[in-house]
Amino acid sequence: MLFVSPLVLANDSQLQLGVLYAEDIQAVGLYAGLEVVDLAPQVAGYLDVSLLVSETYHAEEPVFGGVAVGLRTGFNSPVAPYAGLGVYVGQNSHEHPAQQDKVDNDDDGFTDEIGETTVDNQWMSAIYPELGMRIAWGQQFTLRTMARYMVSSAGRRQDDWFYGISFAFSQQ
Ligand SMILES: [Ca+2]
Ligand SMILES: [Ca+2]
Repeated sequence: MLFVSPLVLANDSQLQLGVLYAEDIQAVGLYAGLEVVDLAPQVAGYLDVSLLVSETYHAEEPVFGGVAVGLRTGFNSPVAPYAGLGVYVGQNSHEHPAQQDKVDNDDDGFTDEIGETTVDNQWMSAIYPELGMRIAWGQQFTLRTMARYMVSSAGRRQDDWFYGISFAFSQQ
């Protein structure tokens, strides 16, 4: 919560809404984030939530939800390249039949009754370096492009590039 508190309290925070694309898993998605532009001199901090859809996760329930926090540093010019570092945690869950696993999955006192199901949760976490460009557009709008190289906790075969474009709205 030490990180979240200044995000909520800061006056110079910007709400970002964007689209995401993940290369290897061919996922498309949406994300929304809150960025504090002047967390420290030349340093911005952000928290974003994302929803990615990819059949790589699961054909019938392909939605992966995630949260990312990170820091960025760049120039304060109207067109400003920046570099950053962040941490991502995401989860996909899907329900499937569990009538033959000899487990009372729903704790109702009956084992493998007709219609019993269980939920599988698939977690993924990653750290990532990020490169991007922030383009100020008048006083209130900012366009950002970014590329993140997701270094997955599940091993190098799961590493992936995430690309995003977002609009930000100053809250003042
Ligand atoms: Ca049961
Ligand atoms: Ca069962």
